[in-house]
Amino acid sequence: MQDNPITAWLDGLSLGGWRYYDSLGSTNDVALAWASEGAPDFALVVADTQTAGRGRLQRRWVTYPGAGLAFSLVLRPTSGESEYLARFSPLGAVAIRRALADRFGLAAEIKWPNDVLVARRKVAGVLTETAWLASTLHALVLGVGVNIRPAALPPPGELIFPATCVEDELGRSIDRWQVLRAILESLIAWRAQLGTAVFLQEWQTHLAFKNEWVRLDATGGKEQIGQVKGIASDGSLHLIDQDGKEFWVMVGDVHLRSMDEQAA
Ligand code: BT5
Repeated sequence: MQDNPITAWLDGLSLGGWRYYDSLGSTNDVALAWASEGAPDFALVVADTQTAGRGRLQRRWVTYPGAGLAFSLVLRPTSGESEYLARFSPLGAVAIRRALADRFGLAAEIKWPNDVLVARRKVAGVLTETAWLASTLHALVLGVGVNIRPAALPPPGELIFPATCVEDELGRSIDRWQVLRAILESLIAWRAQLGTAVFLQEWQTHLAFKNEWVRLDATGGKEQIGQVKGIASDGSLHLIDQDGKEFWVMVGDVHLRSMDEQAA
């Protein structure tokens, strides 16, 4: 592991250990397995390629070799943090967005619930999964996928939302492990704010599509149209419908309405 390219970039970070794989199925699966064997808090699994990377709702997340970041962290929420479990996915998005903005000058936004967009295209996604022992939370795994090089991008036909990568938006090449380090530092800093109003404010301030009309595809197939108003303290998306009535959505995908839909 000492010869691994990421060794130097992880220096000085308080990780609960780390494992690197050239190729694996899903870093979340390896992190969940490691968690069940007793991985400490903030143990890190990194892969160059995933053959079975997943997104939310059984969707696929594509990780091509040498082109992106795919990593998962084993987190052991404290009892205080356990009151805010639903904030761990947005924590990923808040931390990635902040790292891209502060360290690389990218005008990144958060697409509810936890995608990171640059120039209105998806640059990163987050998937958290939990492991329970009876009714006690045993571990939470926070998985992050970031497109760094153009070669990270799946063919447009595989995308439910337009995608981009860090290098295209920066206009120069970059060491992807530098981005990994920046995100890990940002995650450590923002995790400390998880239960605070500052965290909610950060999410709210950088929410994409504010005051725009969107189409929400909810699980279960019901589609709703609404104008985005913000994030509620429980993490749901707050919207107003065409009759001016407020509503909140807990699960779903946001799409900007096309001009055709707006005219309809
Ligand atoms: C996500 O899901 O965006 C969460 C992605 C989490 C991936 C990480 S990688 C490390 C860890 N290990 C895993 O197995 N997963 C995590 P969702 O919002 O459901 O978006 C999935 C959709 O994004 C797919 O249906 C595609 O349309 C699109 N997609 C797939 N690969 C992409 C990519 N590389 N860039 C942009 N969009 C992609």
